[in-house]
This record gives sequence, structure tokens and C-alpha cells, in this order.
Amino acid sequence: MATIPADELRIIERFGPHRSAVDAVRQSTSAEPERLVKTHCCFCGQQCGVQLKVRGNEVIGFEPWEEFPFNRGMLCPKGVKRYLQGAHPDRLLTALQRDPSSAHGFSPLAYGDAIARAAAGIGRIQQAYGPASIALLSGASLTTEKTYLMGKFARVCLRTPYIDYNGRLCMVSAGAANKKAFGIDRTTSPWSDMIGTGVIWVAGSNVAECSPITTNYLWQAREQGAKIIVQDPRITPVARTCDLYLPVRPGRDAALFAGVLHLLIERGWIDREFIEAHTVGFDEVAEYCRQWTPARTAAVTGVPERSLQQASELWGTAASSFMLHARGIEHHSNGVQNALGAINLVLATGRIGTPRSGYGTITGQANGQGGREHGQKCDQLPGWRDIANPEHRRHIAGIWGIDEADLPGAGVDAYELFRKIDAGEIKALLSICFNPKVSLPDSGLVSRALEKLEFYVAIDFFLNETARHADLVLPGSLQEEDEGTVTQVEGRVIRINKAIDPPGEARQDWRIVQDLAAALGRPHGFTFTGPRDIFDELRRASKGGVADYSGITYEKVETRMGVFWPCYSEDPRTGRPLDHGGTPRLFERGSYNPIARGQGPFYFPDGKARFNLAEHRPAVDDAGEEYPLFLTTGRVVSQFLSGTQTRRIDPLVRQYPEPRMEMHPRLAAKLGIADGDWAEAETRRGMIALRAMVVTTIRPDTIFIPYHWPGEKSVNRLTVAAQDPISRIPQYKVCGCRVRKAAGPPAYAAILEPQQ
Ligand SMILES: Nc1nc2c(c(=O)[nH]1)N[C@H]1C(S)=C(S)[C@@H](COP(=O)(O)OP(=O)(O)OC[C@H]3O[C@@H](n4cnc5c(=O)[nH]c(N)nc54)[C@H](O)[C@@H]3O)O[C@H]1N2
Ligand SMILES: Nc1nc2c(c(=O)[nH]1)N[C@H]1C(S)=C(S)[C@@H](COP(=O)(O)OP(=O)(O)OC[C@H]3O[C@@H](n4cnc5c(=O)[nH]c(N)nc54)[C@H](O)[C@@H]3O)O[C@H]1N2
Ligand code: SF4
Ligand SMILES: [Mo]
Repeated sequence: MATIPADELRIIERFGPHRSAVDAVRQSTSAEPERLVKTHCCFCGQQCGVQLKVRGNEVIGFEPWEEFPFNRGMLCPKGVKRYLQGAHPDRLLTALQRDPSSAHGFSPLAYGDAIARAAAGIGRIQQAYGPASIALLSGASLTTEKTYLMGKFARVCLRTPYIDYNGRLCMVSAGAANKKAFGIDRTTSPWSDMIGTGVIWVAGSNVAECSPITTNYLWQAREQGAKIIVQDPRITPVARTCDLYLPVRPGRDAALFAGVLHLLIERGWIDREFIEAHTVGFDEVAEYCRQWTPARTAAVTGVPERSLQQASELWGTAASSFMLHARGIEHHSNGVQNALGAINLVLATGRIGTPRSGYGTITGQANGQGGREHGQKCDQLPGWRDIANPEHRRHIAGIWGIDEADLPGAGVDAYELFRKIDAGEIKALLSICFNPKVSLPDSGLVSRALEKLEFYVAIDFFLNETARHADLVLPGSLQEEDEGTVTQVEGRVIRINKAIDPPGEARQDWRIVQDLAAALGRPHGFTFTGPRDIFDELRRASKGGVADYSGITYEKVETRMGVFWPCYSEDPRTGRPLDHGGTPRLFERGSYNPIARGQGPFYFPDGKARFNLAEHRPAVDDAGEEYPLFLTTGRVVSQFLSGTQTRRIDPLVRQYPEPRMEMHPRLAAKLGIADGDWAEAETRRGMIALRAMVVTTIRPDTIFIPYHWPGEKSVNRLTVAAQDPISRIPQYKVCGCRVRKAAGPPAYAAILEPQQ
């Protein structure tokens, strides 16, 4: 186990749940609120409960919401400061049109004129090139109602197959693996199930910085005796105090899982009875794992044999366990296999669906869960239905009041959309809640493609880097300016409550979409009176699907502080109306689901879970002779995603103002680089110059760069656009690179960028 220097322990404290910061802010905001509105943080998938302090039409601060069961009043630094973004001078208060004669490249435009112009542009392109000449890009920070509306708008109003969303960069490897193994794509248990468990395995997740409130559950579990295993090329804050740290080389997770399963089988630490009764496919997986001897696994993964033995003993002999993973194992061209490898360890020990044992992929964006269920994915219809399935198509076409034949088929993933734009196949784009110029890999292609668009409309509340390429920007709503639901990390559907009205000419996103439908002369299906109305249709649309929300109502969510889906409006056994409380824990033995119909707890017709072959495949553009180091990318606690929001919140910017290049002292010494020196990292696609951050908490063969910045500071100019063949997630977490000391500061360092 690693020893922890005192200053790093202080960092852990800072990155951990932040009650003291909550208190500090409570005392510092002197203005008296007129109202308190119970809602949730707009940032990560934990969706902490919070009460916004509102005065007039302004959010002036917040109070903890102690009763909300997930976070009990605790928040991380982003949650504490989020309320500051609304008053930022960059907030879009009018629509904008591209205007080369203006100093900023845009000039304001009346909202009504902007809608008319947007509709005319879309109409013109579709008239000239056909309905499929336009693409939609949507996002999982939106409420579930909005994500449902976007999927419907693409297929019913625009009649294009081309819609995809930013969860393509986030949750799709986990989602695909979950569907393959369990038939349903959701974390199995409320996090409170972790407290009392025997061992928690955290694979590729920087829990303390990226899902800070989950840290609190890990700590509580540890206090009750849980052992913690962390698998990461970096000694993350949680790894600093864990029981076993597995310093995996980037891109080798499937090999590591196979090596551990090999040992579990060899030592007899598997649950043969469970495997026999509740799973299929074990033998093939066991056969594959035979080649992953400890010696070979250690050679491939860089994890010592002794640690592999310890990992299998800790996991194999525990009475109960939790497996958690996030983008560290999923952001790979082998991402689905990696996630399946983790799931195989869970299934082999049979520890799932009981009060102290579970499995979860930690969702990223605010609505990373709900946003991947109801039809904004290129191949999906509401309720996690399949757009290629005739029965599913008929059901949804019926709800939408259209002919099944008019419902387009599957489109392509978000990155492929840019390839199609680049190739001239797609001519127009409508984007909402997505900043692909900063967030997609090998972003040179994205910038080039954006300039080729004949017509581009963006809906956002800030002019993000992608929207700067737009012809028109429509001023959308902040999370606190609208109501709706989101589904957080545990699978709990919760309420977002409206605190204020959108300012100026800004409009709630769903209104903008409906205004476009009306202006296009295709209002059929887009006359909802509000989010509640949309949700009622979503309930009916999702009914009978795997992600069944039919029994969820706003009232139920409000009074129960969240409802776990699936939640049925009718008893799946008898068809009689039911006041269902939802499904906090999946896969309990003896439980009934409408797909297995009593055959077993998993969501397949035979009720059994699937072992899937989880093969190790080398990364595309792996480290090698020419580019000897691994470049991996991710996050820091104070910034969020492409930074559009958090780079405008001064106290967060001050915590970590610029991206830095993390490297180990041994590597730094070899390259003659000292902490704070300018260093250059180069991959086959580009070069970035950043200040070095020399830390002992990273493998000496790996560098880490956070990705929250645009332009010269954007690491996505360097990342590789390789994608997983099943999930189409990009391989953000590994590519070959080389590093050298820079001769001096880069040109951009001389330009004072406005951070505020
Ligand atoms: N502060 C903050 N919190 C966030 C976000 C944010 O932007 N900022 N974003 C939210 C979103 S959308 C998401 S998706 C989540 C992401 O949450 P995480 O997945 O926890 O965050 P990342 O930093 O992307 O990567 C996690 C870890 O993967 C490790 N890693 C890199 N390569 C590998 C590998 O090959 N194998 C293994 N095992 N590990 C590897 C990295 O060292 C890193 O510690 O966070 C959410 N929360
Ligand atoms: N190198 C590298 N790249 C990565 C990753 C990585 O680990 N490494 N992680 C990937 C992951 S996991 C993710 S999730 C993506 C995220 O990448 P993006 O989704 O592109 O990033 P965001 O910053 O969330 O961009 C969302 C935009 O939506 C706007 N927005 C937010 N909420 C709303 C709303 O309610 N309404 C409207 N109208 N607009 C809204 C924001 O202002 C912002 O401009 O990045 C991916 N890119
Ligand atoms: S960013 Fe995530 S952990 Fe932090 S307060 Fe918001 S929801 Fe909670
Ligand atoms: Mo994400």
C-alpha cells in the first residue's frame, strides 16, 4: 500500500464531501431569500439534493437539504459554487446570428425572428437534400423530458435518423455491457447497500474528484470493515488510503480481470451453485481465462503477481462485495470488453441482488442514466427500446400517432456524424447541450467539419466553443429555470424544480424545440403544455419497455424523494392497476420481472444472467517505440466537462486555473523537467504545451492531462478517434505519446485569457 504524504491527506480532505464549505457559504450570503426551492445540483450524476435560495428572479445562494437521502446535505466544491453561474455576464439573453462585421462575430436577433430563420434554414436544406441531410446532437445534462422530446423531434418532426448524444462519449460502454450481461442497464442497488459490505472494488474511477459524495459511502463502508481495492494508473485520492492498489497500465483492464478470474477459478473461490442456477456462458469464459496466468497477466498489465493474488483473495473470500467502475475502464476501444470483465468477476462469485452486494457503473453527467434510456441514442426508442425491432417501432409509432413506416431507422454515433458532415453527406446541424469541439477526440476533424456545414443552429445558455461556428444561437435555459426529472447514479428518478424564469429572451429548451416545430409547419406531437405533459407521454411510451417508467408520477417522486425504475403502472403478473413503489434493488432472488416472467431475476426470457467473453485487445495507437509513453485524460474536481459552465465560476477556476501535465518524478528527471516547467506532449495527431505537475501518484510510464479547456489547452487535439466496435465510445484513456521539455512558454501563454 502507498504511504500518504501529509499534504496529500489534506487534498483528500478537500476533495471529500464538503460540509464545511456548505456552512461557509451559508454564512457568507447575507441577502435574505424570499423562497427556498428544493432541487438538485446541475452537474454530475450523483445529483445531490440542495435548496436554492431565491430572491426575485435570482438564485442568490443555497441551503443544504439535509433530508435528501443520497447526500444528506453534503456537496462538493462544484455544488457549493454552482449558483454563481446564472449571473455571469456571458449568459445568453437574446438569440444571436453570425455576423462577421461584429467584433464578437455575432449580433443579437429578436427571438421570434431567430426561430423563423432557423426553421427557414432547416426547411431549405431538407428541401434541397432530403430529410436525412440534417443531424441532431443532444445531451445528457438535459432532463429526461427534454431528452425524450429531442428523440421524438428528430424522428417525427425532422424525419431524420441522425440523432445522437454526448453520452456516446460517456455511458455507452457500460450500457452495452449491462444489456449484454443482465438485460437491463442500471446500477443494481442504492448506494446505502454498500455500508456493511465486505469489499469494494473501484476500477477506473477517480471517485473522490468525480463522484465526491460516493466517497462518503466508501468511507462509511470502510468504517464498517470493508476492504477497498483500486485499479487505476494513478494513485487517486481514494487509492491513497485503500487496502490494495492495482497500478494497471492504461488499456489493460480486460487482461487484469481475466487474470483475477483465472485465480478465482483455480482457488475455488467461485459460487458454482449460483453460476449453475442463474447464469449461462461460464465455461467459455473460464476457458478463455486459462491463458491469463498470473505471470502473463502481470507482464501485460504491469500489476505485480503478488497484487493479483491479493486481489483474488480479497474478492474471492469476501462474504459480500460491490464492484464499481467508471470511464477509466470504459473509455477504450475495448471498453465494452473491459466492463464485461468486471461483470464476470461479479457473476462468478454470485454476489449480486442481495442487500450487501451489488454492481454499478458510476454515471457521469447529471442525467447520464435517464438520458440514455428514452430515445436520443441513434439506435434507440423510449423505454430502452430498439429502433430496429418491428414490435418496438409499432408501439412507439402508436404513441406518437404516426405510421410505423414513417419512423426512420437507426442513425450513427456522434463521432460518425462528424465524419459524415466532413464528407458532405450531412449539411445541417442542430445541437443542444453538447460541446463537441472540446469534448470529441482528435478534434481537428470536428473543427474542420463544423466549417463545412451549410446551416448550423445551437441551443445553449452560453456561447460554447462549438456554438461559435453556428449561424444561429438560440438562448436556452439553465437547469434552475425549468422543471422536470432526471435519473441519478443509483437509478433513482428525482425532481428538478424550477426556481426562476429564464431571463431576457431566453426560453426553456422544450419551448424552443416546440417553437421550431411550429415554425416548420409540423406541430403534430409538439404541443405539450409543459414538462409534466411530456412526462405523461414518456410514461406511456416507456410502458412495457425494459426502462419502464409507467408507474412514476411527479407526485410520487416528490413525496418519496425519488423512485427507482422500473416502476410499473400495472402488476406485471396480473395486469391489474398497481401503486408500485419502484425497484431499489435489482435481481433479488425470487423477484419477478415482465421479461423473465418468473423464470429468474435477470432481464432475459430465461431469467438468467450472461457471462460474456471479455477479451483483452491491444489499444489502437498504443505506446510503442516512437511514442513510448501512455497519455491518459480525465478530470479534476473543480472543473466540469468541456468547462463551459465551470470555467465561468471564479472560485472553481482559482482552484485549478490551467490544465497541467501530471508526470512521475522519475520520468520528469529523465526528461530534465522540474515541477512547473513548460513541457510538450506530442501524439500522432498534435502537440500540447503545458506546465508539468510532478507527482508521485502516477505510473512513471504514463502522463495525465485533464480535458476541460478549449483551443491550445485542449488535450483532445491529441487523443485518438479509435472507437469501441460495439458501443462506439472513443478511446480517451490511452494513446502513445512522447514528452520533452519546452524551450520556453508557448505563444498562447502570453495572451491573457478572460476567465470570468
Ligand atoms: N469534477 C468533475 N466531476 C465529474 C465530471 C467532471 O468533468 N468533473 N464529469 C462527470 C462525468 S460526465 C463523468 S463521465 C465522470 C467520470 O468519472 P471518472 O471516470 O471517475 O473520471 P475520469 O477522470 O474520466 O477517469 C477516471 C480514472 O480513470 C483512470 N484511468 C485512466 N486510464 C485508465 C485505464 O486504462 N484503466 C483504468 N483502470 N483506469 C484508467 C484515470 O487515472 C482516472 O483516475 O465524472 C463526472 N463527475
Ligand atoms: N479527452 C477526453 N475527452 C472527453 C472525456 C475524457 O475523459 N477525456 N470525457 C468525455 C465525457 S465522459 C463526456 S460526458 C463528454 C462531455 O462533453 P460535452 O457534453 O460536450 O460537454 P459539456 O461541457 O457538458 O457541454 C454541454 C454544453 O451544454 C450546455 N448545457 C448544459 N446544460 C444544459 C441545459 O440544460 N440546456 C441547454 N440548452 N444547454 C445545456 C453547457 O452550457 C455546455 O455548453 O466529454 C467527453 N470528452
Ligand atoms: S457536482 Fe456532483 S457530487 Fe458535486 S454537488 Fe453536484 S451532484 Fe453532488
Ligand atoms: Mo461523462
